[in-house]
Amino acid sequence: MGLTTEQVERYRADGWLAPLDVLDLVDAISLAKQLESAESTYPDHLHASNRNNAHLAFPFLADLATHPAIVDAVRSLIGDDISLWSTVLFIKEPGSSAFVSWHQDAHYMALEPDNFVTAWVALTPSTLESGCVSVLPGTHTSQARHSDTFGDDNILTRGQQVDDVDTSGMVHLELQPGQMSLHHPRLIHGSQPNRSNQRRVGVAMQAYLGGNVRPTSGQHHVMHIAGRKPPSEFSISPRPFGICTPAGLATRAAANQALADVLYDGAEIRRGL
Ligand SMILES: O=C(O)CCC(=O)C(=O)O
Repeated sequence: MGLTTEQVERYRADGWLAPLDVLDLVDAISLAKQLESAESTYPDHLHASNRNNAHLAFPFLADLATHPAIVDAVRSLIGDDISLWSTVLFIKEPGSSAFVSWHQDAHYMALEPDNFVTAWVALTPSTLESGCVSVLPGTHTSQARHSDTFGDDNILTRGQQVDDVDTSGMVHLELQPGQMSLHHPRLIHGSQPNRSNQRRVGVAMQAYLGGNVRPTSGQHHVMHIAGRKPPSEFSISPRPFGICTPAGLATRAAANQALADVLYDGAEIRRGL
């Protein structure tokens, strides 16, 4: 069905939209359970430092990434030709100090133009108490300067943060399980620790790329989602056809290596890959 004209205009002006209903509550809870069960069965492939691109090895996450309600909304913003650059499981355990500093996603993604969008789907309640995503409306129209902190509790790759940030207009994107937010790649956003007694689980499709987006440097792997095939500058990752098959794990490993090379380009420290 896609977004209404009014929603598209609001996104263009503010850089975000939320909440949008995409899954039934029952389906969202069932997905959260499936994820928990996968975490305990495949701990090597889903631990806290291995949460990128799990959709390439776990079919239920690929199904989420291709869910018509999500893809239709995304199509309204970036056009018919859609590919998926990466996914991230943003999980904050109850009472943990993990947080996300104020940042713009596009800063380290090496992609132009910025015709791409992140869909963040809540599988558990994402509230002010549990550390929901907060955004600074209207900040997507310019590029801010960032510094790397590599802070221990910072979930981001380099602990990158915007140098000078005015948080006075901050909006908290509270979501119930099954709802999603959409945010522009240059929107400044971040999140606080989870002070609730429940896990805060979000799956970020980060990001869906429009057909005119190209890498500015590095190797980039994408999964084809809709419309025409991704341009030849991208390597295409196939959908997984079984949980953690050798082929799926190899596809994910290659995509994660390329992703890390892009995200850590020029960094003084590398964590993980
Ligand atoms: O889940 C969070 O707390 C942060 C999410 C985020 O930074 C993103 O989706 O780009």
